[in-house]
Amino acid sequence: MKIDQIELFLFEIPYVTPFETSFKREYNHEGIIAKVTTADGLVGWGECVAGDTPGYSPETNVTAWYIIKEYLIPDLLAKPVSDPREIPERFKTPNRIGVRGHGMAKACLESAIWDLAAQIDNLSLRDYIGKVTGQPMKDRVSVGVSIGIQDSPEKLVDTIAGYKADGYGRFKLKIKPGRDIGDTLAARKAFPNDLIQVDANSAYHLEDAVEVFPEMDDLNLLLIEQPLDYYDIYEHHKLQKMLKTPICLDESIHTARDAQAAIELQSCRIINIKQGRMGGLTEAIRVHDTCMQAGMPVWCGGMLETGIGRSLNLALAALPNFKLPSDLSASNRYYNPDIVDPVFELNADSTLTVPTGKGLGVNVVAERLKAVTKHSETFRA
Ligand code: OSB
Ligand code: MG
Repeated sequence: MKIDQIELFLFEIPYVTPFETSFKREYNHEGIIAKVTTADGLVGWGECVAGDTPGYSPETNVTAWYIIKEYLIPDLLAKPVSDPREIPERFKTPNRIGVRGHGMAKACLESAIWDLAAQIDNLSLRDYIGKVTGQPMKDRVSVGVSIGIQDSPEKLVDTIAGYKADGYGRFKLKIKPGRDIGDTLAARKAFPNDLIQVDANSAYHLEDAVEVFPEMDDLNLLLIEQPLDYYDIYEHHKLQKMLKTPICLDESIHTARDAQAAIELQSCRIINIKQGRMGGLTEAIRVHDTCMQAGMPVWCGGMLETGIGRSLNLALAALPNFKLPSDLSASNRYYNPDIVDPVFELNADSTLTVPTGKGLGVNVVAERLKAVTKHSETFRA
């Protein structure tokens, strides 16, 4: 495929409810959308998950915009693409200039190329991934809801009850020092038989973690996500040894090599896959395959994406080793309205249906994208 034009949109959209993690409380979501048009007039979409501050990863929308504009777009416009899986190698040295890291910037454009490649093959992205990997793909993906830190444990219990009434069957609670054992215990007491897991987003040092997490070990949690440092694999191994509850790594895993290290060191028993954190679908699929070979289950994390990123994540999470419920909730849990049509709705069995239309299988509604866009720029070959 030959790329003729790339448009970038910096957008900001209000959350239906504010979202608080160990690193910040947010009322609005800021992101970048890339619209990539081929010489034949096909349109592919990508979403950058960097966010407006470097709290989850070192990248932000400003750094991503800069890397995309200065390095990645010139490379894409200069040479045709034959296969999306060539993109990571190209983006290591776009136009022969080395670009290390910046995985979220790279993933934004890589995902639009995957969307286009599937469309050119007349397939949904899910079926295209199934075809190129030779793996059987699911029709529906089991999902849960990620719940930000609430004002009090009582409020948390109410919030879980609300999502349970909506049909969600798995609840992930954000925790941080001082808002950990009390909140999780309250949730477990109120919901003795439901699937509950916690996510600390790297808020603990090993010295505090060895006090806090053994106390949570009898709460029958599905997993404890990323308690320690955001690049750490070594100390998580020490903590995992002390716990029956599986540790799940999120922030620490950027490549299939990281996954292999975590597997061999027994630093976790589960991995959260986010294609943005891994620099794109190509590496995310490699992480999936590495884990599958080792017998380690994975699930798909979310970065509060719009319907563009959600559709991409669902196609990825249709791979067979996505065995735990993913952080891919219905559109109305995040945005009202979302910028795509149709929006994603929860099935009665706490699943989302993977789109079957060509490519991402969702329509980006031009007026809705326009209404949330703060800044845009167009680049032509
Ligand atoms: O750690 O999984 C995380 C959102 C922003 C940054 C980090 C994380 C999250 C989520 C959101 O948990 C999950 C979702 O998109 O539903
Ligand atoms: Mg996480």
